[in-house]
Amino acid sequence: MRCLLKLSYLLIFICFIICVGKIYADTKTNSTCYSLKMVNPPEPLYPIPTPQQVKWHQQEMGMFCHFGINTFHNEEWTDGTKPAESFNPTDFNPQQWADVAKKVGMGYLIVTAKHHDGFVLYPTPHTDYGVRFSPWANGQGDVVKGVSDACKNAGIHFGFYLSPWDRHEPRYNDNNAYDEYFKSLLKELLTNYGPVFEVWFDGAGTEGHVYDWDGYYKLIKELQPDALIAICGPDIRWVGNEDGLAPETLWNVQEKDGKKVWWPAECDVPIRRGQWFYHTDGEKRLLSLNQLLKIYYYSVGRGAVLLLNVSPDRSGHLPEPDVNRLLEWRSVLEETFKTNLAEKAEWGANNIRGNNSDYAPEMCLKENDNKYWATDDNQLTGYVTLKFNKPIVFDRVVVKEQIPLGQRVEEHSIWVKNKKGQWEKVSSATTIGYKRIHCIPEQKTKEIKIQIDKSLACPTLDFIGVYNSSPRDLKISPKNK
Ligand code: FUL
Repeated sequence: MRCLLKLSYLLIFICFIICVGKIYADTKTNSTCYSLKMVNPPEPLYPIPTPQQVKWHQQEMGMFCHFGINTFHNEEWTDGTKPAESFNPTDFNPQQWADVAKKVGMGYLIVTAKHHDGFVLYPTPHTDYGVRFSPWANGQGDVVKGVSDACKNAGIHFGFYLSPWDRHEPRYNDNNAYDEYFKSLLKELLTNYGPVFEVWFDGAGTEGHVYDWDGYYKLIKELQPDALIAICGPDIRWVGNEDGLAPETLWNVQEKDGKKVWWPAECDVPIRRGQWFYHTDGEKRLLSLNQLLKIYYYSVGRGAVLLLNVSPDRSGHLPEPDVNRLLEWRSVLEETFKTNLAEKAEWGANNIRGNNSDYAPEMCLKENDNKYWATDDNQLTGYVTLKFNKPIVFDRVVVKEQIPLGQRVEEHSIWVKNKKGQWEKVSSATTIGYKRIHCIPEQKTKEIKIQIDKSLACPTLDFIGVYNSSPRDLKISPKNK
């Protein structure tokens, strides 16, 4: 009996030691002692993105497909008089479009349901100018349905471009009648093709025409509350060029009609220089691998979303050379960003919000997980350090803000510790936003510092990644060498 009693004392003692040990381990990571007190998250810095906008940012890239009557005339803008009979793809294959988009990492696909020429790519009864009057599929075909089904199969989001400017429709000269026509098209597109991710309203050719924009927006928000309205619309803005390049400083918050709003930038660019539609002699315009890599780093790498146009040819396929270039581009990016060296690091920071482990720098190991490094409210600068056992070689640093709390960082920099133990600045930039990629000359070091130099409110970082780029990726040579 006494022996049994002794045994149970021993057991209780062991349990006590295990519990104390666990609490101690929980409060200590990488030798940082964290507080167990609850700490409030930072206040959002308004305006902030809607959940739909956050989801859009997370796609990072989309594919644009310009297809229509122009495809069959080697022209970018036809005037609405080309005969409907000339639209006749021989082997329309939207599944190939969507599968390629998915394979190269694009989260959505936008098809031109109607370009400026007015030719409509689905069988609407509201016009005499569209696929219904073409020989394709005996006038029974529906490009929009083919594309939306293909997107669903491929697991990417579907969107459509609908040109407000219409060079065919006689009602275009009567604002009210045209608004009615345009809304009847919108209604069909928003009800017959499943969930719509993005509606793209082109501004070209519309100068001087008065449209019922508010009526269009109302209809979209009624029928597809999650759809985002781009360019001539409140949810996504045009970056301002057709080269796929965002400026070095990119704020998602913009002043619109006297109000500050979250209005993020999309970079649209065709993969064949200057050609949105397929031209039989356009292959020589295909962007090189390096041009595509540059576009990636200057759009996604500056916090914008890239909308890359690949035009289907007259058969209804994406041309093989374009697809091969896309696959090559993708494989380089995959190689570059395959191994995040930060995963091997010991993480530290000069300030951790409330000294609470919920806001520790290690929260930057995983992206889009709603866990982030944050500082105390009064701390508008700060840094995260990454220490390695052995020197690492790297030339890319990815930094992401926790954008559901707003865009805050105005200036930041990347530092490495040199052999003498001194910090050396190797890159500096302004805004971060959804993502910033630093492409820098190759570095070898045992310690890296990511420093927030200026911020509108206490900084919140969702992710930090450190990589050594593929030998096929762009290389930056060191200054003065
Ligand atoms: C421009 C249009 O005029 C082009 O044809 C193309 O659709 C591009 C995306 O937008 O404004």
